[in-house]
This record gives sequence, C-alpha cells and structure tokens, in this order.
Amino acid sequence: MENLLPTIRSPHDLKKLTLPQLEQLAADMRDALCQLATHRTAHFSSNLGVVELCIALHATFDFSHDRLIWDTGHQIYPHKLITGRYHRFGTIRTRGGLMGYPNPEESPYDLFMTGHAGASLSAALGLKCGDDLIDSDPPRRSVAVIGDGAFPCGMVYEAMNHAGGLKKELIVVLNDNQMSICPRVGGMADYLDRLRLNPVYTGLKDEVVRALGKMPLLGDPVERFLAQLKEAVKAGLHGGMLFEELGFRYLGPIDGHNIGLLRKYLRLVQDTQQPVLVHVVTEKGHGFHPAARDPVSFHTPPPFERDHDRVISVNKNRSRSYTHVASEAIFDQMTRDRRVTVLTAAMCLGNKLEKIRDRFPDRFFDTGICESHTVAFAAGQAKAGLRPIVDIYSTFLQRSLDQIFQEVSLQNLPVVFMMDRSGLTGPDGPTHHGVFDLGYMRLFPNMTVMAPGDETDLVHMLDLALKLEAPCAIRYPKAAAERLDVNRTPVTLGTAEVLREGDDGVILCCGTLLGYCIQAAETLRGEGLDVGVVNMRFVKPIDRNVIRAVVERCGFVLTVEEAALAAGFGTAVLEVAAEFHAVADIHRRGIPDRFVEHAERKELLSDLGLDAAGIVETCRRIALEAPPRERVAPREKTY
Ligand SMILES: Cc1ncc(C[n+]2csc(CCOP(=O)(O)OP(=O)(O)O)c2C)c(N)n1
Repeated sequence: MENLLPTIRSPHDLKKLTLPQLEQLAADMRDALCQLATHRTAHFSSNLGVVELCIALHATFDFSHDRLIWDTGHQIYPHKLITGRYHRFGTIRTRGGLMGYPNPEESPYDLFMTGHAGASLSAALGLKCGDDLIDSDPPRRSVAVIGDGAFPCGMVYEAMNHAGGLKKELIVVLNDNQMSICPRVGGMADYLDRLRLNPVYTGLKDEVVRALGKMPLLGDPVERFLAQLKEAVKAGLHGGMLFEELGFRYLGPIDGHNIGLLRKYLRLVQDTQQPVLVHVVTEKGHGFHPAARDPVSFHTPPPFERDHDRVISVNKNRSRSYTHVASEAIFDQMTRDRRVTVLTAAMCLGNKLEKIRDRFPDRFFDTGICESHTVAFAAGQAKAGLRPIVDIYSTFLQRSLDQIFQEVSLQNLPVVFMMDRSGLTGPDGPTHHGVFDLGYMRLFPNMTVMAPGDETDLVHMLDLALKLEAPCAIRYPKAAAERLDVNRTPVTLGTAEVLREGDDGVILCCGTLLGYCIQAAETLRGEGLDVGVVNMRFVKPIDRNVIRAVVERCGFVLTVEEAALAAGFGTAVLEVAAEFHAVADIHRRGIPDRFVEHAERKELLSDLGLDAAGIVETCRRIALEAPPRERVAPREKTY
C-alpha cells in the first residue's frame, strides 16, 4: 500500500481522507516513529500513544485558525509529521534540525516553545480569552492536550479553577495512558483509574458509538451539543464529578486509538459553551509491542535494532554519568543515616533512583510533576528533623523558586538540592538546559552553592551538605563522570582547590569543565604561556582569599562556567574583585545572554568556546591583548 504520509503537506489534506485512509496514515506515522527510534535517542512511547488522537484532532479542527497546545511537548512528533515537517523529520534533535519539542519558528501550528509540563491549560485559556477579546471571526476554539502524568501539576488546577469561573469554552483533552515516565502516582491517578471502570468504557463501547453515530451533525450548534450530550449521558458517558464540580463538562473515557470514535467526540465538544474535559484512554507505546510492554524503557530509548515488532539489540551508552555518581552517593548516605530522605518530582528513572526506591521505600518520595510542592514538602520534613535531599533537574527546579526562597532559605532549613542536568543538556534544547541555577541559587541568604570539579568532589560535597545545618545546592551536568588524575585537597566549606599555579594567568573554573581547563593549561604551557588552574568548588560562600590573590598576582584571570554569565559564577568573582578595585583583567566565559539551541553537549560547548580548544584560544587572545602588568606581590607566595 502507498505510504500516505509523504502526501500530507498540511493538516488540511487530512480532511480529504476516508476513515480507512486515516487509519492507514496512523500506521505510516508509527512506522516513521519506529524508523527514527532505531537510529536516534528520541521520545518514543509517548508519541506512539497519541498518533490517532493527533490525527483525529487535526481532522476535526482547523488549527491554522483554532488553537492547539500539546502539554509538555515531548509527544509532538506525530503533530510535526502532519504539519509540513515530514521531509525534515529525520533531522529531529540534531544540530540545525527540527527540535524535539514544539517550536513556533518551525511552524505556525506550534504556538509555544515548551518542554516543561503543566502549563498547557493556562496558555490555552489565555489564548481563548485573548482571541475572544480581539473578536476573532469565526471565534477560535482552544484545545489543550495533557497527559495524566502532567495532570497533577498544581498549575492545572489553577487554570481549571479560573476557566470554571470564567465559563470559557476551553477544551481539555486528558490523554490517560496510566503513565508518567514511570507509572503515575498520587490520588488523581487513583481517581482516573476509577473513571476507567465506567461500564461504558469497559464493555459498552460499541453501543455508545452507535448512539453517537445517530446524532445529527448539522443544525444549531448549541441545540446539537445539548442533544448529543443528553444522549451521551443516557448512554452512561458521564462521571468525572470532580471536574463537573469545578465547572467542566466531563466526557469519557473514550478509546483513544479509535479515530472514528475520537472524531465523533471531538465534534460533540467542538461547539461547547463551557469548559469541557474529554477523557481519552490510550496505551503508551501503542502499536510497537516492546514499547507497549515496557513504556518506561521506551520513553526515550537509546537507538535499537528491530525486526518488525521485535527489538534485536539496544545500543546502550554504558558510561557512568554524574547522575549515577549522585545516586550512589545518596544511597550511601541513606544507608548511614536514617534521617536522610530523597525526593523526586516524577524523575525516578532520569535521576537513577530505582535502587533507592526499592531499598528504602519509606524514605523515597515521588511527588509527581510537582516541583513547587516537592520543595515545600522537603522543608516540612527538614523542620520535623529529617535531612531531605531534593533531587530535581536544574531546569525543572526553576518551578520552585518561591519555595526555595520562603519555605527553605528564609527558615534556614537543611534541605539539600541535587541539581542534576545543570548546564547544557544537549538535544533537548533550550527548554531543558539548566543554565540559570547558579544565578538564582546564589541570590538566597543562608544558601551554600557548590559545583564539583569531578566525581570525587561530588561525593564529598554531598557529605558536607548533609553536615550543614542550612540549605545547600550542588549542581552537576548530564555528562560522563570524570575523575581527575591529580592530588586532591579535601572539600572544605568555602575553600577553592588550587590545582596548578601560573604567572601569566589563571583559570578559575566552576564545575566539571575543570578537565578541559587543565587540558588547556597543559597546551598553553607547551606554547610558553604559564596559566594556573583553580577548582573553585564553591560559588557561595566563594573563596575570597583565592580571588584576591589571583587578581593581585597573576597576569589575567579567566572564569569558566557552564552557566548563564548573567548573575552566575563569573559575576560572583567580579563582585569580590570589585571590592579590591581589581576587575580590569578578569574575563568571563559561560553561556551568553541568549537561549542556546539543541545539539550534542560537546557541539554546544565547542560553539561557545567552552571546550579545551576554546579555552586555549581565549587565553591566547587575552595574553596577546593584555598590557604587561606589575605584580603587587612576589611570585613565590602561594595564592
Ligand atoms: C516541570 C517538568 N517536570 C518534569 C518533566 C519531565 N517529564 C517529561 S515527560 C514526563 C512525563 C509526562 O507524562 P504524561 O504527561 O502522562 O505524558 P506521557 O509521556 O505519558 O504521554 C516528565 C515527568 C517536565 N517535562 N516538566
């Protein structure tokens, strides 16, 4: 059979297809998703699960006029395939290629660049209000599609509460596949399970299809909607009292892999006069058995070889990452001290906490995608006498800024923040790079902020953090763990580690770019430039003595960090140096004041001059341009 996918240039082409053709298109789209997953790490099982839903939405609405927001955005691939990007699909998540998340620069069908969960209802409601105030003609409909994993986000209830009050015609499609990345957790999960037990969903689906099929599709939309609704209620398609009480009409649950049924429901709610929630049940990984059987491993699988519906081999990256090191260090601390707990916001897999979850079930807490709650919850635990470790990716911790301020820092509570995936995270791109944490963490009084230079530092820093009677944050990247092959000094609060001294200049490094800094210094020494390297370890309290010594005694100072320059580590160094009136020869390298695109981390570091070659180049240029300086103290003194 001819592959229909290449013929779909825009969603308008779907309108010409028959139901069997739409079903064939679904198979073609799944095939494209499988092809991609065999040679690229990409979001997979979530995308397989929404193929029919995506087709039904685009075949029913006209999203060149109406509004569609996919919550989080990791399940956007089918949407990309039918919104004019099929021919570039193979470039997804590569440098210069399509993003793995919605991107308005790629298509007018992508409204927001997103990657963080839970904001879709708010944005869709805002669009609806905006479009209505601007008097769009015909009125634009607004649809948010949200997964059951994202659904427990606090913001969702803020939006539902608001929409219920406004009585706006917001259409929420709840894609319930019983999974977040790991199995979903919490009371809402149980509630959705109970809704699934609705006899209509479990046994009487066909009758419902027939009942709805008899409904008129023409005539006054309000009357039609009411008549259809009455029929749906008669057929048993009601429930969801919780949503009804909030002012939403609830419809479902509906088989989310039945395009015909989905279209009927979507037509039913198309001209709704109030907020409506359509509960769609799908299977994560649908259509590819290994992914449906194990949606957790196939959420973002490494490339694999397949034979039709069978995985033959998986190309696993076996290198040990900083995440592994952190998780082992947390495990050790939990073994030693019964007060230590660990908290993750739905990222048990990403944070590699499975072993801890299984070994210490009573001290492991998965809160769901609820970062703000997690931090305040940790504060409560700390107040009660526990030593909570909040293990959250740097980018997602941004959600908790106010709780870090009020519940933790202001109370001076001993909560440890493990800021995983700090810095440039690679193919996920700007929504996921964790580059702002140094800036926001060092703002808060009482907070200690550390960045290990290698894996040994990371382990000792966690040990130190748990001994402090105050909040503390440790940041580390998404990268293979490195262990420096040099003599080390113990990790002591507020003290930097001088790894090598240099007359011509010194590199003050914050974090794991340290290996590159050492390599750069070696290369420069070979060229006759004597450049020292300091592993700063602490951004707060920062080592003022070392900063004072180097700005007074060395030719130039270069700060290196994998974080936003604005308010980051280099800025902290400048603040100290300004007190000594010695900022002239301080140069900073880090993330400039723009959003960094997606590409491999190594490529991005190279683009930004943050790899060894880039640091060498920067030092050479500074040395060439620098006027000779008088040193204020004799060289032999150690800084
Ligand atoms: C604020 C935030 N926290 C964590 C994540 C990481 N994350 C990405 S997808 C996902 C699971 C989402 O589950 P669901 O919404 O049900 O979608 P599904 O993949 O099951 O289709 C998580 C936790 C995120 N994107 N945003």
